[in-house]
Order: sequence, then C-alpha cells, then structure tokens
Amino acid sequence: TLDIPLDFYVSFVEHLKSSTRILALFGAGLSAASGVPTFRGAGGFWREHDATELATPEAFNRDPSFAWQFYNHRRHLALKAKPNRAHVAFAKLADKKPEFLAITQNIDMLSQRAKHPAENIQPIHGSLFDIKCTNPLCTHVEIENFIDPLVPDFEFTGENDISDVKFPLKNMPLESLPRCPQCQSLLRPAVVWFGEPVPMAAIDRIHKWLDGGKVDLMLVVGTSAKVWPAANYIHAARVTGARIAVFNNDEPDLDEPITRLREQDWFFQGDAGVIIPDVLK
Ligand code: BJW
Ligand code: ZN
Repeated sequence: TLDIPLDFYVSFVEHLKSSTRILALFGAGLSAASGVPTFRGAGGFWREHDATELATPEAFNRDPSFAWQFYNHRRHLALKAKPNRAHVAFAKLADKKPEFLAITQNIDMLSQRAKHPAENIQPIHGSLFDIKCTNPLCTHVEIENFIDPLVPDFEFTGENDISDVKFPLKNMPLESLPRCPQCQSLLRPAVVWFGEPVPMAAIDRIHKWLDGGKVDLMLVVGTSAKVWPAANYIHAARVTGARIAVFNNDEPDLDEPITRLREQDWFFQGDAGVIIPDVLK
C-alpha cells in the first residue's frame, strides 16, 4: 500500500523483529493525524503568536489570562481528538516488546489514551491535564484533571476558533483564572516551558533505561528534534550502536549532527499516522 521500496521496508521490519531494546522519541507529528497542531511551521501559530514563544514562563507572567486561554483551548482540542492508528500501533508494540520505552515530548495524552502502558512511556514535557500552583512554596498539584472548561469563564461561545485572531478573546480578570485551593495563588499547566528543567524523575528513569544496555533500535517519530534535552536521546541511543529510523513528513535536517542519518539508518517520509501502523504490524 505504501510507496516504500520493498527491500528498505523489509530490512527495517527484520531489524525490528530481532530488536529487544527499542527506544522511541515522539514529537508533535505523531498527533498530527489526530488533528493536534504542531509547534514549528505553518500550524504553529495561535492568534498570530508563535506557539514556541507562548510556551515560556515570560509569556505566562506577562499575560496569564492570554496564556491560560491558549492552554485551555489546547486542552479542549486534545480532549476532542482521538488517538490515531500510530498511537495504537505503538501501544501494541509495547505489549510485544516489554523493554520498549517511548520518550514522549507530547503533552496531549493521546498515547496514554491509546492504552500505551505507563511502564513503556515516559513523558518529558508534562501534560496539558496536570495543573500545579505557581507559588514556589506551595505543593498543590492536580494530576489528570480532565475538566473542560477548567473555570466557567473558559467556556467557548459556540464553535468559535479562538486560535484565529478574528474571533474576540474574553477579557478575563485574574481572579477568574484557575486558582489554588490551598493558597489562592494562580495555578498553571504542569508543562515544561523553555528554560525550565525537565522533571528529575523523568531524566532518572530514562538514564536508568539507557544504563540497561545497548539500544538495538531508535525510532524518531514526528519531531523536529530541535529541543534539548529531548533531541540528545537520539545521540545517546546512537552511541550505544543503535540503528535509527526516522518517521517524518519532512526531510531531516542534514546539517544537524543529531538528524544526520548513516548508511544503516532508515528515513520513512510521510504521515506517521499512516506509515507507523504499516511498518509496525
Ligand atoms: C509529521 C507530521 C505527520 C508534522 N507525520 N511527521 C541553545 C542550544 C541548545 C539548547 C538550548 C539553547 N538555548 C536554550 C536551550 C534549551 C532549550 C532548547 O532546547 N532550546 C532550543 C529550541 C534551542 N530547552 C529547554 O529550555 C528545556 N529545558 C532545559 O534545557 O532546562 C535546563 C535547566 C536545567 C536546570 C534548571 C533550569 C533549566 C525545556 C524544553 C521544553 C520544551 N517545551 C515545549 C512546550 C511544552 C508546553 C506546550 O506545549 O505548550 O515542548 S516547546 C515544544 O517543542 C514542545 C514540544 O514538545 C517540543 C518539541 O517539538 P516537536 O514535538 O518536535 O514539534 P515540532 O512542531 O517542532 O516538530 C513536528 C515535526 O513533525 C516536524 O519535523 C514535522 O515535519 C513533523 N510532522 N506532521 C510525521 N503527519
Ligand atoms: Zn498553592
């Protein structure tokens, strides 16, 4: 069904079959087929703001109301979205390959909703559905809060696409934003913004897994591999001798050492939602 040379496809499938220690790095392109926008490129704008500029502590501090409406909208979209066939194919791979670990940069929880076992997936940029207090002295956190809208003022009027600047945004007073039940400070999404550390528990778990031995196969799925430390796990797998398979609808950036592929690696170009279920079956 796919336009991939047969021997290329077969060499990948054979290597996959003989692999036990498989690492994956997931990015936004994995959820593209579910309708979740990516960060870089054409889809990466929200009300004319570059999504990567909104994903910063500075953007939140400058205008918490705007930032919260951005996250509320993305929570709403992620909840409406359904896991696609690639999410499901990876969940099934985890059942077949108990040592498989997927590092996901995605915060949409679609892999988890596709029943990817928790022991085979490690999120590193948090979740849209985890909420924490902005007060550094307060420990309040909410895990898997799927309430939508989080506060009454976040209710959308009709089906207005508030990511489009032509629809008016509500002017929300700070008091009406999500507040901490313990200390009344502002709450924030428990996601990892630029300049913030990836949670230590996530880093530790990945390092423990890497210490477990040589990586047979590294799957790089729908990520621009421009964000650190995530991108570095590709390198970490490669230096143990892993062969690398990249799945992306765009050519890898060959000027970057991280995404420069070698003779023994594979690049599958196209929609991950189509190719992944085909090559993992
Ligand atoms: C398809 C497809 C389809 C489309 N099928 N494919 C200079 C050098 C090196 C590092 C730094 C530096 N300056 C600053 C840094 C550090 C910084 C960093 O990496 N910056 C670089 C951008 C330069 N990193 C950090 O700040 C990290 N923290 C840190 O370093 O802490 C240090 C520290 C230690 C101790 C104390 C304090 C600090 C944190 C990074 C957090 C990233 N967070 C975000 C936002 C999360 C919240 C939110 O979503 O709002 O995570 S940014 C954004 O990028 C998000 C994503 O997870 C992440 C990666 O993006 P991804 O998934 O790759 O998406 P895209 O859009 O870039 O790519 C999609 C790809 O899919 C494309 O290739 C498409 O072609 C493809 N595609 N459709 C297949 N259908
Ligand atoms: Zn608090």
